[in-house]
Amino acid sequence: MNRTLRYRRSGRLVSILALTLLCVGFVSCRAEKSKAEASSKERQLIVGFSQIGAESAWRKCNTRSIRDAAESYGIQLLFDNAEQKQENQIKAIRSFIAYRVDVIAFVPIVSDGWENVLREARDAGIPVLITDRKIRISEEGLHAGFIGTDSFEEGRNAGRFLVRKFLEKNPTRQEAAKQVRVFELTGTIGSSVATGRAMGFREVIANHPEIEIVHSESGDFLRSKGYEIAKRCISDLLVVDAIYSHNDSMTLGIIDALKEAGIAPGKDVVIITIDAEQASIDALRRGEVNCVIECNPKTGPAIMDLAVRLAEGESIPWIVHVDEQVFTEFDNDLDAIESRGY
Ligand code: GYE
Repeated sequence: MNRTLRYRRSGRLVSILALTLLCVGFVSCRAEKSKAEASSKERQLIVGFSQIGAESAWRKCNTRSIRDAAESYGIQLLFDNAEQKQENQIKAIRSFIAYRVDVIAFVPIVSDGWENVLREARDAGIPVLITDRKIRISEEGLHAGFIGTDSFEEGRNAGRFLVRKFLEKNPTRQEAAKQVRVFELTGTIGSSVATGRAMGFREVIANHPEIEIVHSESGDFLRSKGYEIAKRCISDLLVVDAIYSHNDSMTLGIIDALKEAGIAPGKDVVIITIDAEQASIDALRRGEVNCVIECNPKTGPAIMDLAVRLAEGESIPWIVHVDEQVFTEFDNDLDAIESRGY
């Protein structure tokens, strides 16, 4: 065989070989791509969640609800407990971005200071769901939506009960236009829920000049601080008509201090509290608390439903407020209140 023929034959052989390799490569790429496509559809959704801590029974129930819902939805949950520090939340969100989770959800411990890390999530193409507490942000497009409590309405409900208790229910006091002195224990300074509960309460009592807030101080949603403040201010508590406490944990601390001082909670002084954990419902039934405003912690399923919709590229409602009730001493059947689970 002369060299040319040999070359021609060998050249054809090389062409056939090259074409074969090209086809095999193409097929394997297609296989890889379809596998990748398939896996992305079947791949488990990954949600990064930053929780603020475990400061109250309400918070622990909220965490249980989120973890249980992720499990029932088959979602891989990367969960971080920030131990009450915003900087830990920002670190956790950055780690979720680096891990390239599908969705980020978090409870902003305070309303401000989130712009930079939310810009980083947006630039990484990861949708962010805000839950429980709200953020104060001017720039649009940095989060997809909010689900949680309506703290303003909770504050209004506290004010409405106080008006009913002292003015509508006591015409003589209304006629005498006696002053109603209120001692307020607020939640974490700078948190949207403390701001909302304070502002909603003030919006209602603004129409009743008889009602005056004579002391307002933050107990940071903690039972220990509620107790400490009540101990320190016990002389004030001897003369106020009502205590408005932004959560049950602080209320339980206040009740401990009142009892130590021989003051009958719910009788010598009216007590209004928010969360509706089992201990405060039990206190309402014993007459040690006069009004319990529910703040629903069981938002896990709704959070995961919204996360799935975000991961599938759907838009979600900008704000979803969860349904919440008010329980008072005027209710007919306090024993009918279902077990709270927290
Ligand atoms: O009322 C309190 C918790 O953000 C609504 O935080 C939540 C509040 C809740 O510590 O118990």
